[in-house]
Amino acid sequence: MASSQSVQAEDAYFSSNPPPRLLASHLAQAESFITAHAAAGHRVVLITSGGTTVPLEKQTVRFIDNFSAGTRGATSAEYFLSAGYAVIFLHREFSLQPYSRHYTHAKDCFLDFLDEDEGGAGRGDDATRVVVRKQDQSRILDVLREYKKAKRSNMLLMLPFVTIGDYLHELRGIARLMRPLGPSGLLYLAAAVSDFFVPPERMSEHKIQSTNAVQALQDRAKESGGDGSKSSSGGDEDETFDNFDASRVPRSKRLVVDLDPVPKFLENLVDGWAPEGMIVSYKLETDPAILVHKARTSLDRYQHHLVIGNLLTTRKWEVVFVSPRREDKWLRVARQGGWGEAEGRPLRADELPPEEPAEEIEALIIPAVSELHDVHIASRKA
Ligand code: 9Z3
Repeated sequence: MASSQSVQAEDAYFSSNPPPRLLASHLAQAESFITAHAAAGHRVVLITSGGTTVPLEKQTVRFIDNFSAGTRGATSAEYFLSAGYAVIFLHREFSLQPYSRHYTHAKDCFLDFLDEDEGGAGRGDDATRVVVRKQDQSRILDVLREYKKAKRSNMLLMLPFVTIGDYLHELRGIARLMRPLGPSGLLYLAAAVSDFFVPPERMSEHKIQSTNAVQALQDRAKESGGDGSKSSSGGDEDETFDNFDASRVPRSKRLVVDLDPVPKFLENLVDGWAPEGMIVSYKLETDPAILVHKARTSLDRYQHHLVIGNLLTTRKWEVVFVSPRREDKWLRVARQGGWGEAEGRPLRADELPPEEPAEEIEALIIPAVSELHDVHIASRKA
């Protein structure tokens, strides 16, 4: 059971932060997906992927975001599908998706893969058709087949989110629905989740103003009992500066953002939302000296099953598995000439090859996670 403190924090958060508009529809889709796969005896993995936005206004014009493109999540989804898992892909809208990732966000525009087919006359019609370039045919065909297979067999459910609030509502809803899967459910939390947010009571309804041009209007509306909705700017008349000098900018014209910590819900997830499933979280750091320590601390605190540590700069080359009662285990993509004496410790910046890795590290991660999932299932059956 989650502690009463964490249950209280959960109630407070979810009652004051509104759910996403499509939550009910997403949960209905997730429920029928899970029911079908539970009946078929399939393993189901919930993958979270991409960054979360932190809106600064309720009618959001501005928001804080992070770097994540969703590569880890989208790539992992493909490897889980080929390992036989049914995949719920809870992803940041417009971030990378399994299969299409090979062609979206790529350096080439997708139109570069296409050509006009000049064989119209030979076919006996005049219509020019659009075809995939000769040199890309076989690769696109492979990806297309895998994608169609996943869709046809109903093994992939894609659900989008945008904000940190959307993400948390979706995660809680889906994790609870996964209970009937027991230990066959796997939660694989690869999304880059914001640690900070603006709570609704401090969030401006409308676009934050950078001048006080509307202040008089708002004051008048307030006096006449109308909508005096808050704006975080205000103060003196507009001033212009010939040369920008931060020290000369009046306080009232700066935007000072005051963020609260996002409550840590991993404890609620482990003890309340999905108590029998296997839970894998990622830990991202930039400082190699603290990565393993932070991963171990997270594991000890939340008592889940695996933390996969990775560093921003080396995340496509190596990760470290930190799990209870096991030694830390580094997984590293093979490299011509090997890694020298970098066994058992993170790569240093000067050891990082300039080229992209020849294979995807998820090809190592997913089989290793799946093996630990076998052990998890067996231990619950024993
Ligand atoms: C990760 O560490 C992911 O591997 C990355 C993937 C976000 C680095 P990309 O999308 O990057 O492939 O570009 N995800 C977890 C990050 C995170 O927010 N973890 C929380 C933390 O570190 C715990 S849930 O505190």
